[in-house]
Amino acid sequence: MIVTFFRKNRISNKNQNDMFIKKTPKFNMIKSCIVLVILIFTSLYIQGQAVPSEEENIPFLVTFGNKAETLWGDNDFSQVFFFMVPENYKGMVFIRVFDPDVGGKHDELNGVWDTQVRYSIYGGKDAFSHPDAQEVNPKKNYKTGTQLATKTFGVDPKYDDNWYPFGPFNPTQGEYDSKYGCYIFKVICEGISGDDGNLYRYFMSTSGTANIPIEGGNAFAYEYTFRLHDNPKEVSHIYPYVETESVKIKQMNFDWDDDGVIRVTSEVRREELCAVSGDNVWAESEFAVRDGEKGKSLDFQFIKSPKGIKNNNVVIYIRNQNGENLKFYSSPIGGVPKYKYVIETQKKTPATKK
Ligand SMILES: [Ca+2]
Ligand SMILES: [Ca+2]
Ligand SMILES: [Ca+2]
Ligand SMILES: [Ca+2]
Repeated sequence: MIVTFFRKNRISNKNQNDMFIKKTPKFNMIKSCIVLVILIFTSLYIQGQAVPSEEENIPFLVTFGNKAETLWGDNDFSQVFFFMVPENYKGMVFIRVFDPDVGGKHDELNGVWDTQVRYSIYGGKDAFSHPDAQEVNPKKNYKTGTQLATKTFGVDPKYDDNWYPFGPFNPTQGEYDSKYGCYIFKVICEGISGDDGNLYRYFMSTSGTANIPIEGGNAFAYEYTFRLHDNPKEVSHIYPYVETESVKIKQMNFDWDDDGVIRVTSEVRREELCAVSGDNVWAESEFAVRDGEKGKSLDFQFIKSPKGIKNNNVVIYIRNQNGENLKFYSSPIGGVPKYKYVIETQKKTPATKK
């Protein structure tokens, strides 16, 4: 791509400036390096604000209509996400939704299309900081804060396989959080009628018409309800962030349909298996946090069985010993953790005398 860009530029300039061409090899090398740097930075930020992100490799978020049976893979017909805007950003904020409708492409049909989903954006005091907003089930007060926008979708060919923009919002309409140095917006998607599955994605953008990331932005959730790939070779991930006070962690997953394994990896933990759920039931398991995991992200990997369950939707959330829910950041804090073999070898092998 860079080479093509380089060649095209060179040809288009050819007749206009022969001197430029003669001087180009070094100049163009610098230019292509600059383009490469821009592309790398752009892709990094895009991964941060697409929900789900590229690192998560999750094809879609899922929220069913509230008349669906939970065996379809959604336990509570509601999903909450938080978007973080760095305090130094002064431009406009849009929350764009891909395939916000329930019908046509991507969505999961149950009988006839009869489902409505409502998206609502909240900011201001308590949008994030209220304890009920940080719960995994839609408790009474989870819609805390000031409602900034809302829209209900059913079947809607205009936005099928297409983007709908919420906004523009001023960053300061979010709730300011001094710990993170950012403004936080809450986005709730609820299935308010019907029994079909809404599949969708988000992107926080500086533009209403394109996905342009906000530098340093991120997003997180306390509970994920998502669709797995049908291809068993595709591995999906979530990256819970381990606060330094965490000593024990419990994971809970719902309706995994015994579709292979869920395992956790960190710099000091290799592919440890978690309890997995069958159809329409929960499974849970816990483990002690290791020193090398505090202040970093874990990598939960969802690995399907070779045959793979088609259209498999699953729910997961993770708690520490105090019952606090861990945040799953779209752009994992500290990066994607890679197991460091050397560390475990050193710990397990007693030092031998020379
Ligand atoms: Ca659709
Ligand atoms: Ca239906
Ligand atoms: Ca949809
Ligand atoms: Ca399922």
